Amino acid sequence: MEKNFDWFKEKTVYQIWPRSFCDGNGDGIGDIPGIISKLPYLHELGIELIWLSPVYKSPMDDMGYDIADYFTIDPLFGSNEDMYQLIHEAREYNIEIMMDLVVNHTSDQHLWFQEACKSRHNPYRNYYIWHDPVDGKAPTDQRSFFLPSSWTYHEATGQYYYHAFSNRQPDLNWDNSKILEEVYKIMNFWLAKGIAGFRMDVIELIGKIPLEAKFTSPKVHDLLQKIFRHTLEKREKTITVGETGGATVKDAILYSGKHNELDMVFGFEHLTVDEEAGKGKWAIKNLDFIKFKQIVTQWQTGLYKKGWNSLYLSNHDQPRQVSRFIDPQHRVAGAKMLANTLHMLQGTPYVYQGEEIGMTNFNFTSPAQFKDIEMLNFYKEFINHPEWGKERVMVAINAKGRDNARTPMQWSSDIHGGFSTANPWIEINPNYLQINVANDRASPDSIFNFYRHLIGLRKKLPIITHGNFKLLFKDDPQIFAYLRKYLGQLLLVISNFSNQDRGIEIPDDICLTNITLISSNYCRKQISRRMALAPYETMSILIDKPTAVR
Ligand code: ISL
Ligand code: CA
Repeated sequence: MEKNFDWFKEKTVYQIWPRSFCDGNGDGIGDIPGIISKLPYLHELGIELIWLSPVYKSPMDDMGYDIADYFTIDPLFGSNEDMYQLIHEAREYNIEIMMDLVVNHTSDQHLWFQEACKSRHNPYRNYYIWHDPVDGKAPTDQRSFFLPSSWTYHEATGQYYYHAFSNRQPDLNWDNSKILEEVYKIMNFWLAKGIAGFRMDVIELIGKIPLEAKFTSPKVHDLLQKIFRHTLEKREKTITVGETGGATVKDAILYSGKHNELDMVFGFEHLTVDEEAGKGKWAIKNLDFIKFKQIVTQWQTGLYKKGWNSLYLSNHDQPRQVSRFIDPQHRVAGAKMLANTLHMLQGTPYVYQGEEIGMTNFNFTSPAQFKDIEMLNFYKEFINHPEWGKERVMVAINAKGRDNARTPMQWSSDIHGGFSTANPWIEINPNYLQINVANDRASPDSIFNFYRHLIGLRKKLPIITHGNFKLLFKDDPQIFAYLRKYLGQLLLVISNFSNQDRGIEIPDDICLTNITLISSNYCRKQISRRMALAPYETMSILIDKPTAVR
């Protein structure tokens, strides 16, 4: 059998961050039995693929992105049997599962690291990246993502080890070919259990060159090709997405276009438009909308017939998209507008849990509410920094902190939002009384039903999957409009990204006969060349070949 590269292209992925999705056993923490109980819900939404964030055994220093055993489910989430049952039951709903593969680093509790720490001559020593002190200090002054240094000194053996994230997440040494062998084993184990594939955590980092303080290098491609050949190539229906925060369009083509590495990657470029260039996620500034359109356009046109896009605005590391892009006064219209703008593009759309009901950021008032290591470390490091201080730190955390996306899923207005019968491990957003699945699903005009409609359109209309892309009104500071084209058919998408009424005129070269309005977030009845758009209004217009001679 050979891998099929197209089977998933009309499908939409739903990301589950298990700790906060649904608690099945009443201990306040989401788990696999909870997920199983919600399969009918995901099926109703039209979902055919799940990306499941890590459920492996872990001390949870980074909420499961620190794995202590790749073959065992953490008891917090259930048992291996529960996981096999999830895979099996999901299939009955025509849903396939992608697991998270976190192999840039392990937990410090992983047996390999425990062994490696025993002595410089331990057979596992070379599984990790070690270096002697240089002039009594760390070999480089590279920052980690979570801490001031990416090197931590190990007293007992007198060397530093490298970690791109926390010091409890030592990086694996990908120059050691044994790591490749271990990763084939892990992947083949889970593929044999019936999962469809993997979301590969910070996968570009496996090509890093620590001594040159480089997080990435072209080495990654050779490694990914080896992985592909040993795990994916001979299986028909697999799917992979790599997290590659530093990738440009060119890189994305190398990863996804050659059919020998990954099916697609998550680029980050479009989500850097509200931070000061080069200063990192906490240096927030007003969102640069023109740049946002430019980046989306580059990826859409750049990957057309040369690779494959993943489409997302939210995940477990990002703030809630409505809080980031929309005036809260217009939450419902705005949530639908963002969804329509994204879901009519070419690529694979990802819906992050709660996005489909327009869940919002939390409002953190005290560090006692934080659970995320990145937020906690940022707070500690910058609270007394002369240029930061408490107030600015809290503003940044409320805008960008990862726990915004990690509060419990709001299922109903019942106690604890229907997420659990017990006190949840992290505070639930008090707005669950209004914003919840039960309310939303019941109303035909809801965000949930709008997502359902969009997910359905992708399955019905090949133009969404195959059409090309052209940006319209490039320099307009409020309108995001584009035209897709496929086999003589056109798809025109118009979104007002502002909280103001806006007039618009559809360009003359777009013929407006034979039109069907296929999505709209206001009760629009009439399409005309000149229209007044309401705040955050969005619409998609399908234009068929004229049947009569004009
Ligand atoms: O969260 C970030 C910025 O908001 C990123 O720096 C993030 O750490 C980076 O995208 C890598 O993310 C992935 O790997 C991390 C883990 O903490 C994240 O949850 C995961 O998505 C380390 O495994
Ligand atoms: Ca539980």
